Amino acid sequence: MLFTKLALPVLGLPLISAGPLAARTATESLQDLNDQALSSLQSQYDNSTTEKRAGSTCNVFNAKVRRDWKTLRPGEKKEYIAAVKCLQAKPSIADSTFAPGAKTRYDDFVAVHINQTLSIHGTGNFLTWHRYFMQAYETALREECGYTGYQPYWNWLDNTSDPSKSPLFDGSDTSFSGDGVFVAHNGSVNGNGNVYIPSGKGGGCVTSGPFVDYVINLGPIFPIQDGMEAAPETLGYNPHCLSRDLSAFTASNWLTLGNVLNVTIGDASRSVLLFQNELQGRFTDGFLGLHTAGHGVMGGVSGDLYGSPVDPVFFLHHGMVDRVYWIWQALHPSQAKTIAGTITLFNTPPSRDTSPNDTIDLGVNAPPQKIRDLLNTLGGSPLCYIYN
Ligand SMILES: *[C@@H]1O[C@H](CO)[C@@H](O)[C@H](O)[C@H]1NC(C)=O
Ligand SMILES: *[C@@H]1O[C@H](CO)[C@@H](O)[C@H](O)[C@H]1NC(C)=O
Ligand SMILES: *[C@@H]1O[C@H](CO)[C@@H](O)[C@H](O)[C@H]1NC(C)=O
Ligand SMILES: *[C@@H]1O[C@H](CO)[C@@H](O)[C@H](O)[C@H]1NC(C)=O
Ligand SMILES: *[C@@H]1O[C@H](CO)[C@@H](O)[C@H](O)[C@H]1NC(C)=O
Ligand SMILES: *[C@@H]1O[C@H](CO)[C@@H](O)[C@H](O)[C@H]1NC(C)=O
Ligand SMILES: [Cu+2]
Repeated sequence: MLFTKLALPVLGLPLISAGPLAARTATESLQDLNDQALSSLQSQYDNSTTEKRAGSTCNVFNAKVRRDWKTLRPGEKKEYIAAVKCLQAKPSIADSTFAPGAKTRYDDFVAVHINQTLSIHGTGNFLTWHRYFMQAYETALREECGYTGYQPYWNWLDNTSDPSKSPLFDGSDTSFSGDGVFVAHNGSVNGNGNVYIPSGKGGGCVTSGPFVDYVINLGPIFPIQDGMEAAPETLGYNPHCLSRDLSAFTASNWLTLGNVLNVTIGDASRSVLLFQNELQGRFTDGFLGLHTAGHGVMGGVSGDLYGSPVDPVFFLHHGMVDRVYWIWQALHPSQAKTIAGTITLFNTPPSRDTSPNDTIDLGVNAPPQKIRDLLNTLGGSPLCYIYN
């Protein structure tokens, strides 16, 4: 008896430490959640006909699959990167009076995000707006630049202790370039002025990889890194480099399994309002939230709420935001199509509630769509995808 009493706590240890019976890693636990989301959608399949839009044949079994960047083969990664560079080389098709600084098709996406920033963040359309923005981008990569895959995502839970080791940021020819060159500065003030982020090992232009010569034409509008200057005009021409200051501080503090679990199955998963608010942050509590933190991990030009799409990793970061939204929706079928919030940033100035009948207009980048048609990733035109 004595032996048993003493041994019990010791026997318990291997369950929480590394070893053959160890708890699953953060990435594996999130994969389990993704698998549950998929099972949930599969079990809802019989009734999916009532949800389909007229003429759609999309369902959970034939939907396109969006994958983790790290699982793409080197050739697939290079094909994606080549298509991004193709969009960055094709001329803009937007009206030049709308965004005089937009020179390329890639800039057309950045310009619409800059123009609408105050009505697409901290609003009721935040989730669907960015979902459709990514869909439009994926379509442009495929139809205008010959990409044959689907939009990949950045798995936040990997390499948080050193983002420069991540396959997205390791500076290799299958990455999106690495950290910026070291520039002494006093960090960034993120979270709408509430959260101080110490400087990392970068701060300046990226020094290696595919985007080393990339010239950004638009922004920044509201830079948050010490010493970074705003462009003279909001949508004017302001050529500059891709800067980064990879932040292990931000990644390890906020890109955590605990925060993903909170929004998908925890306290913050109880309504779409709690979900979207927790994802975007509780800034006055000093809490960045997964969405804001992801931009903050990249630092540099990505710290600008308006111009953040200038960094091509924006679309992989929002792929992960959308994956988490998709998981939440799949695990909360009775609430999946609810929306909450108003049409102005943090309801400032005060405004009416967002309606499912509101239109999301991406300008030259895609036909306008109603929010209600963007709530289901299996709804068919324009959406038909799942995550794995
Ligand atoms: C499908 O609809 C029927 C009738 O409304 C309902 O009883 C059943 O639970 C639904 N199945 C799923 C998987 O939601
Ligand atoms: C720019 O934003 C304004 C205000 O939100 C909007 O009325 C206008 O349609 C937008 N233009 C484009 C091209 O997105
Ligand atoms: C980056 O994360 C992946 C996935 O968790 C892991 O396999 C890899 O070892 C990490 N790389 C480094 C250098 O830590
Ligand atoms: C950082 O802050 C210190 C102390 O306030 C100041 O002396 C220094 O000039 C600042 N450096 C930059 C790059 O702003
Ligand atoms: C989970 O989210 C809720 C709602 O925003 C928040 O009050 C709570 O502090 C979060 N829990 C943790 C452990 O972060
Ligand atoms: C949305 O539009 C439909 C038909 O156009 C209408 O029946 C419905 O009441 C509207 N919903 C809201 C919330 O305004
Ligand atoms: Cu945005």
